[in-house]
Amino acid sequence: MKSFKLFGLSTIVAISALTSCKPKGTETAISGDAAERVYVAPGKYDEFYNFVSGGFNGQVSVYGLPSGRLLKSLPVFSVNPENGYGFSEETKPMLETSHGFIPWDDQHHLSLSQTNGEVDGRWLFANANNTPRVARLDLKTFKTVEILEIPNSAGNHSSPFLTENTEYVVAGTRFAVPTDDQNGDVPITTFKENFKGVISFIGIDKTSGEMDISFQIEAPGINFDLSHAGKGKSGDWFFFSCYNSEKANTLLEVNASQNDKDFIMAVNWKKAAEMAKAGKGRKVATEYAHNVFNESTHTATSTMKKEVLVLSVEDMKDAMYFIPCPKSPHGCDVDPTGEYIVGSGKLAALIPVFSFTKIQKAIADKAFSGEYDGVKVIKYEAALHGEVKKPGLGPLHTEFDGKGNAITSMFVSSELVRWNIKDLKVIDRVPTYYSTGHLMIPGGDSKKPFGKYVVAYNKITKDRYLPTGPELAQSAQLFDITGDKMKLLLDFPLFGEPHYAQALPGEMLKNQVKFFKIEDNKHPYVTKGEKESKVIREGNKIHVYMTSIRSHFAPDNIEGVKVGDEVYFHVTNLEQDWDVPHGFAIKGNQNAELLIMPGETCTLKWVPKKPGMYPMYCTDFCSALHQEMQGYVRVSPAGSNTPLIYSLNNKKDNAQSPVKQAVTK
Ligand code: K7E
Ligand code: CUA
Repeated sequence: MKSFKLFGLSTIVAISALTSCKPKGTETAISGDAAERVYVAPGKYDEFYNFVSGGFNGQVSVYGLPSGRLLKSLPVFSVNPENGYGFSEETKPMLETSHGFIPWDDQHHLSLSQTNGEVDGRWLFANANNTPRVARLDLKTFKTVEILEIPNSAGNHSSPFLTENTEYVVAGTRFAVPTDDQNGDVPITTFKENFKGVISFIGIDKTSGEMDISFQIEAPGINFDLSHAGKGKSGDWFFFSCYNSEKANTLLEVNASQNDKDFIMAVNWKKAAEMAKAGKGRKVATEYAHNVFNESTHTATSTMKKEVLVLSVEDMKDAMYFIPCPKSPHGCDVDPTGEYIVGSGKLAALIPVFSFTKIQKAIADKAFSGEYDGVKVIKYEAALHGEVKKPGLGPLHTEFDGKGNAITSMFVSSELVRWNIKDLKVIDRVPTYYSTGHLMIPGGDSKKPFGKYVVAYNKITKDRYLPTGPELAQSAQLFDITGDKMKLLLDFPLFGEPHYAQALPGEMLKNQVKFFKIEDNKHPYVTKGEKESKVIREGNKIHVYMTSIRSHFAPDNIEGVKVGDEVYFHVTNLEQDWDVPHGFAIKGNQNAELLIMPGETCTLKWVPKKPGMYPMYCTDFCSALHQEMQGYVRVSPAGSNTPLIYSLNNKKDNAQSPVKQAVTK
């Protein structure tokens, strides 16, 4: 929500006038034992793993809590030269879309897979905001293993939120747009007739985790911001915050802030799924990419899908409702019991909390105030549990501590505010530095929050760090929430722009893959031992079947490559030990290095442009003789007669690796 930085002054003054609750008398200094509370001694582990969205860097970072140490950066939607993600032949298909290869996206929200509403440690889902996609990462390998494009959408913001047994992950479009089977080449001013807000329900295979769009719902043309599934009693429902009920197509800052209330949309997804099964809805022709990384071939494939099932407002007439919500709601959060749904109206001077029981009763009693584009609107009072009065300015997101309290982030007044879910009384507030967007309690959107800490992800850090140019690092702040007062423990800077985050106990990550078994490697260009290393020419394509083991490549001398050839180095890392990757790069390669995990095969494509001698080497310091892990490729002019030969250790009589003539096919 970078755009909040652009809050017009008039807006701020206007909402400031509505309430004036500057955090007073709150702790600004850290308490004496803070250093001890966050200190993780050398050799000790952090209690929680915190997965944080990277925003405009398109990646996910993993931090330890309470230390705030950066443990890893996981490439998801952006290419990553550090390990060749999106550059190696195997991973390029992961970033294919119906628009072609896309090396970047804007990553906002994360969801850890759940069983019975509790975090289960299997997968992490991530959304792409710009070119709508949802990714799945496997927590056994910490790798992105699947990316699914979302058709009929633009700006996949309300995503990737999960049902409590990970049956579905949802994707709600941020921008209303004409659907893919309509002509999108229409005047923008025809917004009201032509633009729709489509939400997608992506089915998740119970065992493999594979994603497939089960159905979409063509909702009215409003903008979906965020969502959360119900839990327990409300487990069949999904709740979406919506803005721009005005259907403005320009200067939304003003024109989409006219209505006193926008909506929370409540969708009974169980009913929707039944209708989709019963043959309701229409098949919409479209194109969307489904990219899957296969763990045994170590290779991704991209398939273009052609059709999706779309349910209409009419199909959904007894399964989809609007609930008025003041005023341009952002976060849409459901408490651990599933009874309370919190809408955070960015411009509202209060936080409305809706009751699931009352919503059900309102539907039964037909307590509707009218319709919006054919969708019944439940009366505000009939759905309302109550309002949190004067919580602070610019409420954005809410998480739950599992002890009957909610904590809401305040963007404008820069604070976290804790309030009781039942009586809606504010019980504590603490300043943040500054302008908090999302916040996160480990497990804080599940049935069973782990509690203990809350992390604020701040958009602005002016004066918190030494200057680093016009842009400063965005910042997380860790607070202890075990006592009556939230206590600031730590500031730590972050990569990219953080939005939502998730965390789980480190203990849940005990079944990690430590290396890939070489005998299980089904890569079509695998080389399972040095003896099998070889070079094959097919026309102008040269396939190098190469191995790496401490501390050499086989082969490490190749001659007879010609200008105009396309060389594919298929490097298999023969190591069978934890944490021994080898890297591979060659002078002039125009992509990135490979970083090959033990037992894995990765391919670097290299097209030399001029004759000469080209060194190649291992880029990852793998042993005392890592620096010696190097070799040469000789490149001759196009049309020359240099024979294609390869060797290790020069020796013709070396049975292990003689100088060999390449096979030409
Ligand atoms: Cu940053 Cu969740 Cu895109 Cu709020 S959203 S901050
Ligand atoms: Cu292998 Cu350095």
